[in-house]
Amino acid sequence: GKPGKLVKAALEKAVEKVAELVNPPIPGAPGSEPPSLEEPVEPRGPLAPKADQTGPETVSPTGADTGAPQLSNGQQGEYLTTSAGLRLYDTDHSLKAGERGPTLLQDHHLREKVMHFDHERIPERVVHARGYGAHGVFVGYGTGANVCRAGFLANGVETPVFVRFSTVVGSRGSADAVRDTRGFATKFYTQEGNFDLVGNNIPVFFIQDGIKFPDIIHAAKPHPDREIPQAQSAHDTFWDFVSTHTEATHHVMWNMSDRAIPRSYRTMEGFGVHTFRLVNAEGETALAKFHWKPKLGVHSLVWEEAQMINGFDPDYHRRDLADAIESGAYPQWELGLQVFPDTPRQTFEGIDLLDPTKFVPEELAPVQPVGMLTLNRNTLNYFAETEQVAFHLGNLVPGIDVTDDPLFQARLFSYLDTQLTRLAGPNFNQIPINRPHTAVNDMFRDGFHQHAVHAGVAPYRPNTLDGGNPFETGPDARPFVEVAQPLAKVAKVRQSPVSFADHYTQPRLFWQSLSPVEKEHVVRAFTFELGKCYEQAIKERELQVLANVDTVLCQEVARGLGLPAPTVTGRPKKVTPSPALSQVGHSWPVDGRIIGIVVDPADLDGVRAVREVILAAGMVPLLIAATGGPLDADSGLVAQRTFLTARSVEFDALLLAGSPPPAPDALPSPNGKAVVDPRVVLMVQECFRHSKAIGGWGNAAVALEAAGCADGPGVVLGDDAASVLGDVTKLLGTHRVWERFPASIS
Ligand code: HDD
Repeated sequence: GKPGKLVKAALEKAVEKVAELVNPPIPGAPGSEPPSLEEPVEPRGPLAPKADQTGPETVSPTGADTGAPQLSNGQQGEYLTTSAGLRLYDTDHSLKAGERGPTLLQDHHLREKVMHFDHERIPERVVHARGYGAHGVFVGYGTGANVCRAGFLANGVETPVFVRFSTVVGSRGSADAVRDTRGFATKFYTQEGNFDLVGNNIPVFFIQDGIKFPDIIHAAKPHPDREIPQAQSAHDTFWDFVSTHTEATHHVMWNMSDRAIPRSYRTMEGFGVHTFRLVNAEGETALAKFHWKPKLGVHSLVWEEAQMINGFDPDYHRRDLADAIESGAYPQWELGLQVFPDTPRQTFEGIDLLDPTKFVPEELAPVQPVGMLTLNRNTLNYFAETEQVAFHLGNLVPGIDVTDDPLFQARLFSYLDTQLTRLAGPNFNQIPINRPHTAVNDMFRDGFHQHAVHAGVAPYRPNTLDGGNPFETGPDARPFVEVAQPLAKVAKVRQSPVSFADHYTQPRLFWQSLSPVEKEHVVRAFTFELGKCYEQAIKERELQVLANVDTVLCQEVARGLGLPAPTVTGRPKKVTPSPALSQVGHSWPVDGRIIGIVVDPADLDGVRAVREVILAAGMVPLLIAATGGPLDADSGLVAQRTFLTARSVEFDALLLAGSPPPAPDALPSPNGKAVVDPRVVLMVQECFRHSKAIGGWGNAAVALEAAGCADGPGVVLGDDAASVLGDVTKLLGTHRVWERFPASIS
């Protein structure tokens, strides 16, 4: 009858499919041999393990190798299987009672496929959920050896690293260019075990005691009733918190400065924030702060640009990092140490080194370079690496120890604890990205996601059954030894030291160290964010905080808000500005900078010439034309963007190779008489407003006139494309045409 016919049809289909299996059509690879059904399939292609990708040799106490990270084969042309290895002939149709009938519960492949999909997401990080990682190498200079015996700082020692950059507040899918602190977390896979330096791009923190962390984060996250706003601090709960916690003032000053909207991860400083205790080979201790100095200098976006980027390219920072690494423009940071004597008071020049809301100006304690970090490899899989990496402040190596900074102390708990739910169990160090690159010989057993097959019977110490293995390390084998820091005779209290009480001197120092244009940006940021708050009392309270930082700052913000400026409560301490804090006034390498070139098809010679020079200088040309495709028949020039797809925020400087007339898809111009494509006019105006260098040749003056930007600092017009580019490159070295910003504050 009918069912028999259907079974026959299904069988015929299956036979057809199996026939395909024996000789499957592999798209793009005609004639290539399918893997034999008898032979085990070896990983091949770009995902096959490479020598430099091997992870740790993880050895169980009895010597059974638990294996290096297994790189799975991904989509590499092998046969599709279930997770149990069963080869499949069809993953596109569920098993049904007839073509139009209900799906059968017995379809074990359907159930497994959907079950696995249903559980693909893990909880995002409670903070720093949005991040981006890359692999690299750290090479020690040996210059740190006099203060720190950590092996990875020794001269010439190469240590593999994984770095994850992040924003703090937004959820995993939020935008990159938001105003926020950036995380800068580095895992060093050293020969002595993993060392995690879990820092930020701001050298001070919001709070002085880890017990306040849930409070500040609850306040900074979106309002809990409506979950608005996403990835922003411009809302009432945030300003409610920081205006009532004046210890947050210093961090807030940095947040409202350009530091909180970096141009790129590659142009960000990093800071370990806390003071660490270092130990050298002689057992002598010193206190120290870690710094990462970017080779390309510290550069930021301007606020309007950042807001636009979040719409035009929410992945701006991750794209920038991945592209730079992909193209071989490997980003680099020098690791530096500020070293202080380990005195009983643990202060330096009157600054309490245990207070994480204080930093030590570089002019008082120079940052001494101890090694170089180079990021040189993108991740193969975002989830496996960037999402599953687990940093922990307790991942220390001999020579680097903790201090009693109460924020540090709480973090030592939090980073282990949080992984238990995020990575579902205590075995997260067995995840490939977290495995140390040195032998692991622990006696931790069982638990969710246990991957090791531990042989032996005696995972306890001392034992006689497993030959007494493993043994504790003697002093010669460089174990981690806590510094025997003497403790004063004290009472248990819930109090902060008096030295934590000054919340205004360092914020004032920061403010006074900025150039006029940077100050202007700080004023605008405060005005913007407070202007977004609904509660009048919060704005007034924050103005009172600002009054205690600096009168001009307070007056300017009050003016913008249309509120009276309160007066100062105490007599402010005098400060000595730290010029190192300003981002303005230096010239830096231009590697990886993007130059937009608006192409006039009439002058392709100029375009060809500057394109070569830009590439040779390690920068990135972005050709923009009215329509896509080749720009002429034989030059090989191709439009990478069109007037429709390009926007000024994508590039650092603009070149106009002429002034293209309105293209057919241009929107009508206001007076209907546009001589230049209105989108080109907009590009020029935005570049001008964001103080980016602009150059032009040929007919370019017409576009500049149309945009109202024909003269002014940083606008270079000439006949010779190459010399225009030379001037623009020089301007780019200073990042922006700073004098173009209005600066009423001095
Ligand atoms: Fe934290 C993540 C940096 C204070 C609790 N933190 C996290 C990350 C960075 C920082 C960069 C992301 C790591 C990654 O990429 O996976 N955190 C800091 C800095 C701090 C700081 C520089 C102050 C100096 N953090 C801090 C405190 C606590 C936490 C005081 C808790 C008491 N932080 C966490 C956490 C996170 C975290 C909840 C979330 C995800 C994770 O740890 O693995 O444990």
